[in-house]
Amino acid sequence: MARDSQEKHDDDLLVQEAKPKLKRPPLYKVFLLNDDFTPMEFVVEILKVFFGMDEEKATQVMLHVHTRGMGVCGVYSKDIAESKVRQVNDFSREHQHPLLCDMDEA
Ligand code: TYC
Repeated sequence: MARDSQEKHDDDLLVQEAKPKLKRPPLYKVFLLNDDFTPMEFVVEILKVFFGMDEEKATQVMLHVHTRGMGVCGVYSKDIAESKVRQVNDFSREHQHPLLCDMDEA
């Protein structure tokens, strides 16, 4: 069967294979910022309740934030990170503490 003109034309071209377009979705670090007012025990509670840490790990991370100014609580997909940030900041406001939680691309 005769080939159409487009097929004949393609014979003369170097056809570049398409690069795979799939990229892994970005991950986000969720972190806490230090302040002078939020009680240490409240921060430890946050790390246990929202980030699944045990008492020892939560105390270690809280002290890291307290001495270094900020500290990562976990790394998550965008949706989960946004939800952690909102839950922590809402919980802190409900208890009248200025604690700040935020996120950044990992
Ligand atoms: N710096 C606070 C205090 O001395 C404790 C604290 C730790 C606050 C970590 C915030 O993310 C924080 N009571």
